[in-house]
Amino acid sequence: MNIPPTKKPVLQVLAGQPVRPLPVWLMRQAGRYLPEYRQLRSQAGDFLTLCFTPELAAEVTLQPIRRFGFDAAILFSDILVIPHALGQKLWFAEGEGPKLAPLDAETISQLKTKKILSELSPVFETLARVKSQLPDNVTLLGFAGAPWTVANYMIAGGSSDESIAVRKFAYSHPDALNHLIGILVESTTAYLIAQIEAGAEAVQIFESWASTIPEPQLQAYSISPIRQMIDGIRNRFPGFPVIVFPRGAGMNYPRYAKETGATAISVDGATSLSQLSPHAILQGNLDPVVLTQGGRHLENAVASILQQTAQVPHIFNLGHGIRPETPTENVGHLLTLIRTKS
Ligand code: 1CP
Repeated sequence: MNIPPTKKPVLQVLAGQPVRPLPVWLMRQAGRYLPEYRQLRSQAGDFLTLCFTPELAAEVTLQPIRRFGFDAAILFSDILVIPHALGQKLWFAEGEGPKLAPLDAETISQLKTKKILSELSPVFETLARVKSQLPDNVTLLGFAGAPWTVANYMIAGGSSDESIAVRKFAYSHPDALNHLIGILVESTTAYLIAQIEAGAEAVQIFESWASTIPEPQLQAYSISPIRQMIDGIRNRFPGFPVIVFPRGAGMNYPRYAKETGATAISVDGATSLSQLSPHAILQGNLDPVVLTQGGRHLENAVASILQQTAQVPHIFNLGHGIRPETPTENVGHLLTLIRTKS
């Protein structure tokens, strides 16, 4: 794409410019650590109602921007709205995380792939609302889950340590899993394109369970589906910036950087940034736990990241989502550190 000159620091980094001070946003920056989120969440009652009510979802998206002045706003939604739109029953049990109705080899073929964009139309309205209220320097991010990560929840019916359910399914029903991954590639690509049409200026693909993919299947279940999604987006929007977050990919991080077509790679807290630079534009990798502690531990951790990325384009972020118990003062302190020291 002929990326037009921009005053938005996140987009400048994604165009390869080493911007200082570093732009910053945090994964899960709209969420339970914010009192104003908890209040709106209890008003909405149900988490999915919050996601699918554009007025409320836009408000929640903007809360952390108003409070902290982050450089990016990420759409408030969830990766599991795709299974929901495909017709798999989804609910969020208080304190237990997501639950989905069981899916097996037969029910995969009954997924409703035709009308997902109309099911998801409140999401696009949320993006348009946020876009109209966003300060000029703030980038609007869309997102979706990668097929392996979303399939992980769809097959297990919820969270699954070590992805055992989907890994067993890969051996017992390989054709059905390939079919499901194909459905997810196609529907998620259409969903991301519609997010971009509604105003998203960059998108992030979450492969939160990259750590559980057996190495011989990495290409088929993760790298290639992500590549297909990015190719699909760029067929419609040439050069469009896409951030890929393969959490826990370890030694395979460089493959995600080289083989998926990602513009930038978001790095978890266990992976060294210097291993990846200067081969990729980077995002991450502050330990979310150090942010709960603050003070000198936080200062040291931030200094170390800034030193490792002194020469490369980098978007400051956590290595995973912010923890609900994080004191808001620590987030304020983090922003001051980045804006004065980078
Ligand atoms: O009770 C509540 O308020 C619900 C908690 C919650 C929130 C705030 C869930 C349920 N999802 C979300 C929002 C959400 N989820 C965002 C919003 C934007 C932001 O501010 O960042 C995003 C980007 C997600 C993405 C998401 N959902 C991921 C990928 C990121 C990651 O953490 O690795 C995953 C794996 C999910 C599934 C999910 N949804 C909710 C929970 C608690 C989970 C994780 C379950 C598990 O640990 O297995």
